[in-house]
Amino acid sequence: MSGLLESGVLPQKITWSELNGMNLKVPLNKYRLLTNRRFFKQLLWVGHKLAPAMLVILSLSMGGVWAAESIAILDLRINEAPPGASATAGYLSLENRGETDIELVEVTGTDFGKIEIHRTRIEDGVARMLRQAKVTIPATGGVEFKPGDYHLMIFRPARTFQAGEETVLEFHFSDGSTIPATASITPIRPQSAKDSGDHGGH
Ligand SMILES: [Cu+2]
Repeated sequence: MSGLLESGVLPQKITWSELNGMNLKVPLNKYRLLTNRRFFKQLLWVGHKLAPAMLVILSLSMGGVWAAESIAILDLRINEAPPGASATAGYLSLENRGETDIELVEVTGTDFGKIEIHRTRIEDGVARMLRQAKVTIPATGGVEFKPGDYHLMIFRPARTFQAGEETVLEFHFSDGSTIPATASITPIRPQSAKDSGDHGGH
């Protein structure tokens, strides 16, 4: 503010608190100051300088509240499904870079009828998929969705997806926040399987 005073636009006797009050209550004998275009330009300049600082203060005060600020969704991929297939699986890594545990409670995607969170467990020597109501991503930790463990069970694709295509899934967390992430469609069989073509059998 020293620039304002040094510029000579304002008499030295006007205090900072008086400046603050000007927007609300302008004494008649000081009205002339507000008609000064240079004064207005300086006010705008101060406003521009303050706005980014206010944004930083706001976002700092909200730190840790939103999953979106601390969760990273990495390597999201969905298995290519043969035409007519009603379900496929998706995998990813979830990282929590924050200081509090966060729960993933739902996954949705406009290209799919329904997405469930599953975990494969071996019970009595038999692999079973159990639906999970939520998955806790520990503070400064992570959860891996991979074959034989946590996975996304993805039902009723709106169309047949080919390897190399992309689609967007939304990850919903217990704090009410949502993070969209782009999934790439990956081939089920390794590329080399193409060489043997359809003779491969099952
Ligand atoms: Cu499953």
